[in-house]
Amino acid sequence: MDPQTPATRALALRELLNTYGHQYYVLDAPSVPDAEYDRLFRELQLLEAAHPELLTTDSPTQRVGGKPLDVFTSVRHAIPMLSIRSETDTTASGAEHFDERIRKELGLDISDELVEYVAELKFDGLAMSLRYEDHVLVQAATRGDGEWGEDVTQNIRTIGQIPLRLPADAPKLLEVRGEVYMARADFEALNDRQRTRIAAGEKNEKTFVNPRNAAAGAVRQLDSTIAAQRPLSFFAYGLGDITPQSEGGIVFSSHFDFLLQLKKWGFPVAKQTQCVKGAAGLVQFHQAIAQERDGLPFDIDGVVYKVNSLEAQQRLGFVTREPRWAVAHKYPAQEELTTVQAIEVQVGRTGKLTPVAKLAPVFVGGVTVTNATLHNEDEARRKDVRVGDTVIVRRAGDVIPEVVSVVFEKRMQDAQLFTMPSHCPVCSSLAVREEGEADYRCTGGLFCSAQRKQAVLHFAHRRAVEIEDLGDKLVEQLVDAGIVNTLPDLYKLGLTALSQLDRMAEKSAANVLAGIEKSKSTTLPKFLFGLGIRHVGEATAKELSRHFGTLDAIMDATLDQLLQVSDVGPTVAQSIRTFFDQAHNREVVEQLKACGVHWKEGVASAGASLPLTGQTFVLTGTLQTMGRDEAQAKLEMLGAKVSGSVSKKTHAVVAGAEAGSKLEKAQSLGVTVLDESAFQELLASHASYLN
Ligand code: I6G
Repeated sequence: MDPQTPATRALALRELLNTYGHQYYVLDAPSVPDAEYDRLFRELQLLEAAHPELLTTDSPTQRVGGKPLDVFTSVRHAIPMLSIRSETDTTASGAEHFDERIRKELGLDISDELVEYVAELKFDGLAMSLRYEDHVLVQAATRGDGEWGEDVTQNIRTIGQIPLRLPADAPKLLEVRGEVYMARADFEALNDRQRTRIAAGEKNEKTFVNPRNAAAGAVRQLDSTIAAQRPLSFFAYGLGDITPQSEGGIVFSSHFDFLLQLKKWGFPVAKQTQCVKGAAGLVQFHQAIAQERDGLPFDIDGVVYKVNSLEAQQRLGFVTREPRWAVAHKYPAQEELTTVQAIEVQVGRTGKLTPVAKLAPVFVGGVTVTNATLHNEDEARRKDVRVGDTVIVRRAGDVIPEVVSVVFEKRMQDAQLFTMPSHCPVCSSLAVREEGEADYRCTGGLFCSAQRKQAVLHFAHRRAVEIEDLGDKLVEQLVDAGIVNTLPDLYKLGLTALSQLDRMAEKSAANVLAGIEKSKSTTLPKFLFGLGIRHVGEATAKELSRHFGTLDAIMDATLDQLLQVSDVGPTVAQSIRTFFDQAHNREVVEQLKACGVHWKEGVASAGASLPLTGQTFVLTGTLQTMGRDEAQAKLEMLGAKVSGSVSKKTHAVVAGAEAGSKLEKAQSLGVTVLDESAFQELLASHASYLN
C-alpha cells in the first residue's frame, strides 16, 4: 500500500493519536510533547476536512464534540445494567457478613478453603455502558432504570481515557461497564473557571456542588462541545454483552482475569483493585481504603466486593435485579444536608475573626457535626450562607467540617445577608481587615478574653508544652474568673483556687496541678511553638531551635539572621521580631522561666550539619519502645525530616509492628527499611546528640 495516500495517512494518524492518547490519559505517561500531539491532531483534522469520506467515528478528532442534540435517545441495554446491593453494616464487620453469606450460599463449611474475592473501589460518579462493535465504540448509555438508558455517546467520546477503538484481539462485540467521574483537582479547576466566567458577567453559568454533580451535568449536556470542556474520567469494572463462546468469543474464568484483560485492551482500571482471600482479606482492604480515601484523587463512597470465580458467580445468581455475588460496602457519607440555625463569629488566638455556621446536628463523615466554618468574609459572601438556609455540609477525614453550598431553592424569602461585624463580638474592640488580608482581626490583643483563652489553650496543647487535663471548659472558667490572665498565671494556680471552680473535685484539681508541674520540663521547640507567635508553627519552631540552639539567640536575632533559617521568609521573620520587640512578651518568657519552665538548650547548628541532616524518614506501624511523637522528636534532634508519605526520596522507613501500605511502598521502591531494633541502633550510635 502506498503510505502517501490520504486514506493510509489518516489511518496512521488515528492509530498514532490513539496510542499517544492512551499513554497520556490512561497510563499517565505521555511519550511525546503536547505540541507534537497537537500537530498530528491538526494534520488529521485538515485531512478529514479535505476528504470527508475518511472521517470515522473512532477518529480522535471526534472527541471535541459534535452538533447539539434536541433530546437524548432512549436505548435498551442488551444485558440489563444491574444495581448492587449495599451491606447495611458500615463497620468492618460488614465484610464478614458478606463472606458468611457467600460461604453459606455456596455450601462451604469451616474446613473448606477461603473464598477468593476481588475488592474494588465504589466510585462516586455515574454508571456507564460502553458498546463496541467491530472494535469501534458505537454507543455509550447511562444506566437509566437498568433496562433502558440514555444514549450519551457524543459526550462520552470526548473522554480521553475511553478508547474509541479496541485492539484487534478484543471480541467483535464487547460491552464494558464502568463509572464516569470527575477527579477532584479537575473539579476544582472547573469551578475556578466557572467563577471567572460568572465574574465576567457570563449569564447561565454556575459553579458545581461536588465532582459527581459536575460529572452528571457534563454527561447530560445536549451540546457535546460543552461536555468536551468538562474534564471527565472513567474507570472500567464490569462486563455487559460479549461475543458468545459459540461464535468464537473469549471465555474468562475469573473477574480479576477479565479486569486484567480490560487493562490490556486500553481501559483504565483502578490500581487499588485487589484479589483477596476470605473475610480477613476484605476487612483489610476496607480498612486500607478507609485510610487512603481522603488522599485519593477522586471521590469514592465505599468499596465493592465480588466473588472472583465466574463459575461461582453463576451458581450464586441474582435476587431481583441485584447480583448475589457482589456487595457495596459504603463508608459514612462525607456530605449531608442540614440547616443553619445561626452564624456566629469566633475569635482565634491571633484575633482572627472566623464566621461559623451553627447547624442543626447532622451525622456526617462518621461524627455528629454542629458547627461548620465559613472561613472568612469573602468565603461567606461567595457561598452566601444565611441563617435558615438548607446547606450541604462536608466532613472528610479529620478536616474541619465546612459548608459546601447553599440549596438556594429552599431559601426563605426574608433570609438576611450575613455581614462581618465591625467590632469584636467578645471584647468590642475594633475589628480591622488589613489590605491584602482575607481575615478581619480583633485589635484587642490580650485585652480580649477570647484571645487570652486561645493563647492559654495553645500553650497547653499536646504539641506545645502539653498540660494534661487543661481543657477548654476549664480555661474558659479560669480566664472568665480573672484567675488566669497571662501564661505565667497557670504556674501560680493552687489547689484552693482550682477546687472552687465548677465541676472541679479535689482529685481533678490535683490532676490538673500535676499536669502543670509536669509541663515545666519541656523542649525549646515546644516552648517556642507554645508562645503562639503568628506564623510560627511547629515546623518553624523546630527549624528555629535547630538553627539558633537557644531561646536568647532567637529573641535577639536580627531580621537578616532570621532569614537564614530554612522555611523562614520575610513575613515570618518580621512576625518573630515584632513579637520579641514587645517588652510584655519578653516579660512573659522571663516569668515562665522564673516559674520553673525549663528545657535543654542546644548548640546552634546554623551552617553545621547534624548526623541525619538532609535525610527524610517515615514512621509506620507501632513501635514497642517509644511512642511515635518521641521517635519523631529524636529523629528531628538528629537533623532528619519526618514525613507522612514514602517516595523515592525517602531515606529510610522505620517500620514497627503491623506496618501496612507504607512498608509495602518502601519495599516496592527499594527504600531502606529499619525495624525497631535497627532504629534503636541508629539512635544509640548518635546518643551524644540526644542526651
Ligand atoms: O455500582 C457499581 C459500582 C462499582 C457496581 C459495580 C462496581 O464495581 C466496582 N459492580 C457491579 C457488578 C455493579 N455495580 C452491578
